[in-house]
Amino acid sequence: MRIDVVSIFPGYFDALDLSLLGRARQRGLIDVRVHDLRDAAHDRHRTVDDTPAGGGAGMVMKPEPWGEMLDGILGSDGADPDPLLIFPSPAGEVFTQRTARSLARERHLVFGCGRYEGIDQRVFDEYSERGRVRLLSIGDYVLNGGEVAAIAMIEAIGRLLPGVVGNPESLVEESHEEEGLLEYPSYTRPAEWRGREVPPVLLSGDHAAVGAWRSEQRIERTRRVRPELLPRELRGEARGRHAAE
Ligand code: JCQ
Repeated sequence: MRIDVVSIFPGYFDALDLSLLGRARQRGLIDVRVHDLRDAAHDRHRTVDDTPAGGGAGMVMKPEPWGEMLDGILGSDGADPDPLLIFPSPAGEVFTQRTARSLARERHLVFGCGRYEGIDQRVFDEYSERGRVRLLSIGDYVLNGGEVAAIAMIEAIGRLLPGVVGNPESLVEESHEEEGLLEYPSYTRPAEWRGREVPPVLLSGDHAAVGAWRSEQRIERTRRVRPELLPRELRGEARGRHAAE
């Protein structure tokens, strides 16, 4: 997969050289290219922002540097015929594990990281008319710019690419992947630590019992912290026990 990133803080994306994703890049599984938006700003101060039309607080990113930079990326040789342009934004659709799975099937993603109060609307309008554009939010809070959100999305997508994660089975057992439930609690050695024991069932060697315990833990944990994720058929279960407690 090819990923281009446009940002006025390209240094944020040094984080992608580390660990799992860094290894995947070295092995040629992911081709990430980071571009400094200021390279497409040609005045003496390499200005990328201006005051909002109609007045108001803050600054808005000017359309011209975005246009030049995105045209360059989308028209570069070997460019994909149908890239997907993504703008991280608190005003976008929510990015979930389902989104990550769907984006992991793309050949070419281009992330545009906005700063200040956002990007001139005409940039979205222009590229929506010419191709596919999505505004994506990583959650209901406000960041100073799209960089941290883009890194989160790139990591979530990158680890789903074939060959990036060593043991693909570890991908299906985790939170949100199996039936949309949260993960069960995990333990390792020692069997007792500061008076706290590993649940005996996990040391019993009874694989069926371990499986049943984990399944129950996932359902209970999901009910407790994210009840909205519980599938309808699990909604009533085990409430009697709570009422009796
Ligand atoms: C992403 N949740 C929060 C901030 C404007 C494109 O315009 C803007 C982008 C940002 C950065 O993204 C976020 C965000 N998901 O703050 C303001």
